[in-house]
Amino acid sequence: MLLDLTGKKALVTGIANNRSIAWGIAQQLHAAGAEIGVTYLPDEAGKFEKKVRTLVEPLNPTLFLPCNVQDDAQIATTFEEVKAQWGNFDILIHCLAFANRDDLTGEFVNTSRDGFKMALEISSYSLTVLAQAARPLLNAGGAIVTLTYLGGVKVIPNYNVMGVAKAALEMSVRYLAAELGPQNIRVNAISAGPIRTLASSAVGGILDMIHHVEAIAPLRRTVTQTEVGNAAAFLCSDLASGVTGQILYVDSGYEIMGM
Ligand code: NAD
Ligand code: 0WE
Repeated sequence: MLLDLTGKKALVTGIANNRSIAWGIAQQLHAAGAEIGVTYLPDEAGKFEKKVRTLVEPLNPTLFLPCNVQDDAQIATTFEEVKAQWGNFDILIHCLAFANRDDLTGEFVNTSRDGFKMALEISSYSLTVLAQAARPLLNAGGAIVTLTYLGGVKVIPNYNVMGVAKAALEMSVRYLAAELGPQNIRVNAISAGPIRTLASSAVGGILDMIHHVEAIAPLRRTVTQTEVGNAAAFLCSDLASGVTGQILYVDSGYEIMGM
């Protein structure tokens, strides 16, 4: 059997620009034959929308919808549109995270109540609320994939409240996999190694972290958005029909190293 997503419809969240991991995923799902729908985070000026619209044009998306995961009304409208235009669908890609910048430096012990709520709402709860809304529309054999990071399992300096959010996200994957499994919907996460993106480049010291991975990881290099996209295509395909509730490390093997 070859990797084939022909006839499958995939809704991809989290594309901000051409460096986004979600963009790497959307391209590889499209290359495998999937029909693509895109949601983006709307902003007042509409600059973001225009940028993402131009970027994704080559994939001929059949859906292009604003969806801020902090807004229940936008989530409801998104899935009403999905229902109206697609009916059912097969693949949901959750590829978004956010924490206040102040909470990604200094000591975790100083995390504010609002900062904690914000990080966990956007980065963790959003998977559950999107799965909740998608569930009635997802075909049997469907798949949900989210993106996580080693900082949800081990202490990574400055990742702080995002680490706690990723731990919650990874456990959400297991509960969702257990509950959606009987409907033959699989839920998995990819734990990607550090990649330079909009979100990661805003973080101090990301280049040093990338150089550390290049020195230590078995493959002696970091991973690309395309490699994460290929792993996502596999997890969404029938080749992974027996795989659910898992965290798949796409990190050049960094995670296995103890010393
Ligand atoms: P990115 O900045 O390209 O993507 C983050 C996305 O989150 C953006 O598209 C942004 O619009 C979206 N977003 C933020 N708040 C939102 C909201 N309220 N509603 C809807 N969307 C919102 O950066 P990225 O690195 O591609 O991040 C994508 C995912 O990959 C995140 O979950 C991140 O934690 C994860 N990840 C990144 C790395 C890395 O090193 N870059 C490594 C492992 C995991
Ligand atoms: O999940 C992420 C990035 C998450 C992220 C990044 C930002 C920067 C800009 C969430 N929210 C914000 N908010 C902002 O205002 N990664 C896995 C990339 C990343 O982020 C780190 C890392 C790595 C790797 C933060 C500290 C240490 C390492």
